Amino acid sequence: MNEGCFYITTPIYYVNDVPHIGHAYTTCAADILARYHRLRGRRVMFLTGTDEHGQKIVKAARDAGLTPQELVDRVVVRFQELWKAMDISHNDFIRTTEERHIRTVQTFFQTLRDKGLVYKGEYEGWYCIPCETFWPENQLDDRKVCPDCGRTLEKLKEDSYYFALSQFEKPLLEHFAAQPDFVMPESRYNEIVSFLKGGLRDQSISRVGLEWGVPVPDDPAHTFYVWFDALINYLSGVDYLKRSTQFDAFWPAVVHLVGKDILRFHSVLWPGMLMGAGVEPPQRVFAHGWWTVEGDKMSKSKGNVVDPYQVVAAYGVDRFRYFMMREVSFGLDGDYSERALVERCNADLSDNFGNMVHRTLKMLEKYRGGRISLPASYAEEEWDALLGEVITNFESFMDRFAFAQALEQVWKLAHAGNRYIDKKAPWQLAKNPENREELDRVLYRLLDCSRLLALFVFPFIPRAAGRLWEMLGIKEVLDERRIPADLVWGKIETFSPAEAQPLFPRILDDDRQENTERR
Ligand code: ME8
Repeated sequence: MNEGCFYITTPIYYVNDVPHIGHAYTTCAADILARYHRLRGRRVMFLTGTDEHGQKIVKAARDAGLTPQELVDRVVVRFQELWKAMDISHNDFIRTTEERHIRTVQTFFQTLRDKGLVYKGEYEGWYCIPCETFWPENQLDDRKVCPDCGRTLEKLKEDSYYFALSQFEKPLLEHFAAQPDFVMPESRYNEIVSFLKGGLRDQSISRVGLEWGVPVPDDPAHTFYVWFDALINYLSGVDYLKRSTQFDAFWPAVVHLVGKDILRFHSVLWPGMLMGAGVEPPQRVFAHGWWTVEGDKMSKSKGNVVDPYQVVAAYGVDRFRYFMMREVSFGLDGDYSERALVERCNADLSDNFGNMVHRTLKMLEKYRGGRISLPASYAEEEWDALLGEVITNFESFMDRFAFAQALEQVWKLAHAGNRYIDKKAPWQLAKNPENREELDRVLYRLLDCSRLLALFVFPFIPRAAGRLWEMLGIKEVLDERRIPADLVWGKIETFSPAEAQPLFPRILDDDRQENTERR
């Protein structure tokens, strides 16, 4: 990986169904990281995409009366459109049915085979079709139901190619020991280390009789197991085949963001496969928690699946993004409800942030006709100290994927702004012409504070940050700003804002009622 390059990925999502809040969550977190690191001046590669092979897809297509290809072509659009609606700034979108990916999977397999790490055997096991997982006998009880989803398993016996994963038990344990943040958060790291200590079996990596998959080279009766196929997308997306400059620049990925349910694939099988092929493992895998909905597990049968399109339509993309990132510490489970979303957004975005900015712009209009320049004496120890503290904490939280805590730091500035308005009472200062300089200093400070807030929140709520930037009347392009270079007081000579519009009008109970009824 080149200095200054940053490769971040989301899981590739199954297209057997339309996107839900879980998909939106990981993708949004990845987008925030991507935008943040671009602001830091890094060259970012942000990859997302869709997982389009496997039995699940075949089944969903059959149920819909479509061919698998027809189904995936239809559903993929739902994901692509959602990312547009959610202001997701990915650099590439990979589909596992693309030629570039199919060739990468086949070449990767060939490399493992050339290294003597692949053999043909026979697989007999209990298979969960919905989860696409074989379960070893010793993890099952007499009922033979899937330990993950509880559904009845089927006994399958078939020829299969195996990857000699067990050979990597020791190297993987050594890797974990050498890199204590390879898996984050720490509780997940510990969980995977104890799993590894329990011993590894070789991994079956092909299926017979399942046509909808990547064909195994020279053995057309076999297609690759969907997880073997899917994990390799992270290499296909940076042109592993050509070992081009893109691959050298971006691999190894800085972080794979995943949900806790798919951590083992990413932190055991995937680095094992990479070690086998002689490719460096990713630097880090971060597993986030799961959303329940009003206290319940989200499921189709309960009819409580949160549709991200609906939330965006009802509350706007920024509120949705903000809520997901602020409500729950990244890594823990959380609960979604409209009430919680409204309360959180009203309190933080309307009453604190929006209010501070709005008061500022209104006062500027009223007392200075909307134009103000950098005052002669501007440095103030308190403000300098506060900004210094916020920057240090914000950066350190962002580096640890602690988005909620990073946002809490930023709001310190908005709070300070609101308190400053109350304390300085510009409406009093305006009464006496002798206070003109002081009033200028106060208003400029508040505008400057609003500018810094726009920069800090840009990765999280890019649309609102852009509107605020425009309202402040700053000529420089927002997403070409750099942090920390621009996070200093007094960077802008003159503010000449446009007319103030509320950034986040409060959502009232009546609005909520309407949204619920509309659903
Ligand atoms: O697993 N809350 O795809 P997928 C939070 N194709 N996250 C949730 C969630 C919830 N209630 N429900 C699901 C796959 N997720 C594979 C990935 S990567 C090489 C292959 C998350 O569409 C889940 O944790 O079933 C996972 O990270 C993601 O949605 C994609 O799930």
